[in-house]
Amino acid sequence: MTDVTTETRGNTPPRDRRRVVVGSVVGLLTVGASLGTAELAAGLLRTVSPVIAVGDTVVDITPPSLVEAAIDLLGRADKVVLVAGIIAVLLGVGAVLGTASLRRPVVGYTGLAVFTAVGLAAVLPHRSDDPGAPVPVLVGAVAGALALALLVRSARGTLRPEADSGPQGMGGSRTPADAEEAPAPPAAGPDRGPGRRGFVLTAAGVLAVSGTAGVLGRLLPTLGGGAGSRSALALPPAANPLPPLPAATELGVPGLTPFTTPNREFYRIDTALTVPRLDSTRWTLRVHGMVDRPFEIDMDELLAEELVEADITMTCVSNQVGGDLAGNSRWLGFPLADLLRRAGVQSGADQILSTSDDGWTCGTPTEVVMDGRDALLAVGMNGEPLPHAHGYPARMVVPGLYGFVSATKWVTDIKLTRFADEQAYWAQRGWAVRAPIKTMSRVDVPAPLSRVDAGEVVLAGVAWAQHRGVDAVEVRVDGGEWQRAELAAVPGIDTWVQWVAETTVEPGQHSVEVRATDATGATQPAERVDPVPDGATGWHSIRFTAE
Ligand SMILES: Nc1nc2c(c(=O)[nH]1)N[C@H]1C(S)=C(S)[C@@H](COP(=O)(O)O)O[C@H]1N2
Ligand SMILES: [Mo]
Repeated sequence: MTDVTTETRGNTPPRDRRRVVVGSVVGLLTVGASLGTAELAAGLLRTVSPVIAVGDTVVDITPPSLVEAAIDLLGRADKVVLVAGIIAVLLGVGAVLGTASLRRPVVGYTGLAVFTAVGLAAVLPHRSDDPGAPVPVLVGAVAGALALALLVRSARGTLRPEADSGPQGMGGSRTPADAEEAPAPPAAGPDRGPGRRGFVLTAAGVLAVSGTAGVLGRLLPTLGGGAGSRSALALPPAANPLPPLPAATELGVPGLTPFTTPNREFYRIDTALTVPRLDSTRWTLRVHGMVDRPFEIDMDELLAEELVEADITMTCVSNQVGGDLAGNSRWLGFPLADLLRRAGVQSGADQILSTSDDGWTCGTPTEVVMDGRDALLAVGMNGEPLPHAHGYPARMVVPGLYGFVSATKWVTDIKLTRFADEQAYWAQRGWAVRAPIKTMSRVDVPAPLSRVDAGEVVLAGVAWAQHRGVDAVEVRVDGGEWQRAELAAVPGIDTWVQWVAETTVEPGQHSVEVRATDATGATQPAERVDPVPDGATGWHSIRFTAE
């Protein structure tokens, strides 16, 4: 950094530049103190972080087309970029207000009051059922005000030596606080001496305290351990456990997608900026709306019910041809149909409108859930409680429907209603209301653009047509004849199936295409259709080189 005491750039006197630097530091640290302590309070109270709540609000009020463009552009980094953007704006505004606050602290306090109002506005509708939700915002406001008072006071100490020479810039208004403090300019000059040291120490102190608070606040919720945490939840066995999966579900081809997706590798899709971490002892599910007997159920009551198991492959409607937004699990849960029968669904209630703890909504056709398929209020995934990222402590899973119309994670509310009366989150944004999963198949082996030895080549992949079942998979090489692939075993019609085929190729470039036929006899159409509004179609094809 250049020495501001010996150099003057443009028309800005060096003292004013120093004032800007010191003021910016005051503003940045004030914002930091607010955010850090607010995170700590949110972590301690297990309530929503104000920054995340503001982020959610930004997503909510941004036009959906813009949100989708951002997701396209940023992919999985979209959430990080949004949160970083909000923090950057806060710090930027903080830096500007900080400079003004050196002369008029009221500017800083007004800024804090505005931030507090924005924070409260974001947090209140977010968790209307959580009385602790506003507390982090208020804690942040108080901590910010304290930090501002301390920092302004010591900043004036560091700026004082030359500051007595008269009015400057904005009219040189001096506040009473200026007058109260002892002048005593240090002989060593403006950039040294006790004034400066005092400011640096105060600033370092504020930075250390807010940094520690912020880090602690983010770590606390991930430590878990207490009653209600995921590690403390003991799942009962299913009333009628399923037999183990037949070994023949796995063809054992290297590079082929495993039949069971490990929980850690299961795709994650949701609108949540950070993974909600719910407490199972506080969780309840309300079933209401067009029902005869509305009720609420908590986790103890749910786990005391007769739970069932089901093998179900979930798929996201946004999955592109050849994409990997699908995963297969053995789920443990309570049949949604039994839950609805207990409530007594009234006629005309054609929509199950489910809401997650973070306010996302989902509309599922009532008749699909009631038609006898294994639609579940799930609590377990591959023998464990649901991971937080996949809906702990409870989510919906409905075989045969894309996730956005069926698979509400962190579900806390189920309302029976009419499609004509209420629209769910993605329906409001132009996606379909009824969205059965379309038949799809994928080539995993050889990997796209890989090199293999010429001669005999193994082709393998997966195909799905949930709740109809896959009858056949065909492949063709270099646009030749369609050839029937061999199918692995499946436990039922609600999962994907592995397929394998063999071919012989000469050295050179080759292509492989695949298509599946479901149990109704319908073959996947060749026509490429985009995921919007109800799922992609088209044959997956890959290229590889034999040598
Ligand atoms: N609360 C909540 N649940 C949700 C979503 C969401 O945004 N919020 N997204 C849905 C979508 S679009 C899909 S494809 C599945 C994905 O579930 P997974 O992340 O466990 O794979 O969750 C569904 N459930
Ligand atoms: Mo999805």
